[in-house]
Amino acid sequence: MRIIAADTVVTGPGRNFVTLRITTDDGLTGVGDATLNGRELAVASYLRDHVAPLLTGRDAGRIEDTWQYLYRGAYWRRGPVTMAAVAAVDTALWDIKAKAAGMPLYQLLGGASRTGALAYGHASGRDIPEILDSVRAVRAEGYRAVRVQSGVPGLDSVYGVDDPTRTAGTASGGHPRPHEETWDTAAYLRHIPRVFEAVRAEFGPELPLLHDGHHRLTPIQAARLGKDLEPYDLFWLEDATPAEDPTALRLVRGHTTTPLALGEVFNSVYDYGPLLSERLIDFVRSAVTHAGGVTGLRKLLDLAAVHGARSGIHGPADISPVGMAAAVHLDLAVHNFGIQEYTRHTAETLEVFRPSYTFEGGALHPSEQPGLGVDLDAEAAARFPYEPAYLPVNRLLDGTLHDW
Ligand code: CS2
Ligand code: MG
Repeated sequence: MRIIAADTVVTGPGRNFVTLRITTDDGLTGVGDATLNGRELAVASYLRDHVAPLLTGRDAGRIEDTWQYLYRGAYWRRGPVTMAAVAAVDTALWDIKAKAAGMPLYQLLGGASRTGALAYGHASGRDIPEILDSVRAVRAEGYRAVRVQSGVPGLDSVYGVDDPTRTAGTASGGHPRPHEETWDTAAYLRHIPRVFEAVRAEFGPELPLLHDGHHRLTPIQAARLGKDLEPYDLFWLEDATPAEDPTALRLVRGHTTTPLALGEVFNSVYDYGPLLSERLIDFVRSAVTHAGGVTGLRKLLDLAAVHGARSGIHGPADISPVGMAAAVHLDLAVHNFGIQEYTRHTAETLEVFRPSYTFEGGALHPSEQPGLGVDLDAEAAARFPYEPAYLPVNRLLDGTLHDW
């Protein structure tokens, strides 16, 4: 089974997505997600200009060899652009292999280890009453685990509450500028424990609650937040400190029993290093899309298992239904599953991508269709052109640029 075509599809049904579609000489097609929010065209070029020409004529069944060929063979290995491209090729080849086998992907990964993948939804609000309403609404949608993000008194626009697709007007040539949010760590640290106190009091002890710190705290600030949140028994505190310095987590870990999650911005198993070997985190957050595909995640989740960490695969709306489907197959198959983030895609996105996974009883379930179980409608994709968009940037009240 030889690869005869590898087409990169860039589409913007409400937000931008990059998808690789591989076709084989026996007529099978496979899809892989390569969406890197805010830097989409860099990955599209990497795929079109550097990867697709190498794929034609290769044996579609040699997934590990192709992964190594694109990873080691590039010499300039790793990095978000490279690894999103590798992810798309890898995921598309797994889709093809599972279709050729006539099995849903999770069967090739070892079969089901559970009946479904517990998913968490997003609740947020500018103040506590809005947050309580939002948690109620998320539960009414069927979720049994909820991430809670809050506005901070004195700040206009905060991660997780404000619309991340906002722009701040246009620069020359009509190109958008990133929206600017504001940040005050001291106000945040004072406020967040009150939010979780109110949510726990309202919803009782059993509801799994999560929170994303989005890389904003120093190690000692993160340690304090973890301690202050201990009475509210979080499922996890995510990205308490910027992810690139694993030594920061030593300090956080030494001070708090709040479980820690990290890794959505990582792009390979190697990024985790001491975070896993020293047991500094409880959950690994890499997405199939950003960390080398099904093969990349499989390597990571196996290493995590050795060090007692579980999966918490990244699943915001900027992971396409293709990336989400791949995650759901892994979630079902791996032993050390923790939880799956699941943000529903818009109707426009679902016109282009037709996933067959389902969300029932608070859990995600892959379909029994052979492969990933996602069709890409190329005509619908062409109706939604790419539009440049950025993630926001974040500034302290005195204007200093801070982590977003
Ligand atoms: C996030 C994302 O889902 C999460 O935990 O931190 O919202 C992240 O900000 C986006 O994926 C960025 O593209
Ligand atoms: Mg996050």
